[in-house]
Amino acid sequence: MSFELPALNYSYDSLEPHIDAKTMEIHHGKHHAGYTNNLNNAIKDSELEGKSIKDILSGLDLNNSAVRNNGGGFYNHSLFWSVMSSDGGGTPSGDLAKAIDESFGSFEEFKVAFSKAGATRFGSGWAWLCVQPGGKLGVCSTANQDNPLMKGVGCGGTPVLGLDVWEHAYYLNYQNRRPDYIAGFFNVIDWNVVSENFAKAS
Ligand code: MN3
Repeated sequence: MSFELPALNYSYDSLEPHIDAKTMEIHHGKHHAGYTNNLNNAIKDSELEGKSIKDILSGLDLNNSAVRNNGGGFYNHSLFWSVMSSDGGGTPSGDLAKAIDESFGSFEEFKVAFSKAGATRFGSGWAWLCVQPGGKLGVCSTANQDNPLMKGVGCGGTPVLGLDVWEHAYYLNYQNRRPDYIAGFFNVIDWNVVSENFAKAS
């Protein structure tokens, strides 16, 4: 039993102009496929084989760099694809909207905090919206392919929204303009999926 690259629910060009088709094709078909294959190789014949990805990451020894990098890469991108759609954008509603208001003051204040987390991550990494222990929402950022499920990475909780800020996620379309890419991401966020993730995590 091994992990498989998840299929996208949309075509590579459906997030344009915010995320271009060529970037999507390389990012999903090469980068994410690479993490998936390398994760399978890293856990083969070990005690981690057969466990769920969430169990692997939440119990991970951070010194296990092959699983840290590739298990994180597998999980992070799977979440990332799922929280975007061509019908995305706008603002959340219902319980998630209420929780965002309670945790950040307003949606706009959340957007500023999340955008800053992504823009100020030095080098490669991710920005996250998490349900923290206790139920409050929080924004944080991790380096490389770390994520909030891993213990000891300085960013904890159950992630409900994640944004890849590695250069491979935006360089073809935006070059060095990471803040513009982050602004574009807000036009493709599928808040219905984020709401479902929030309901499951709460
Ligand atoms: Mn990536």
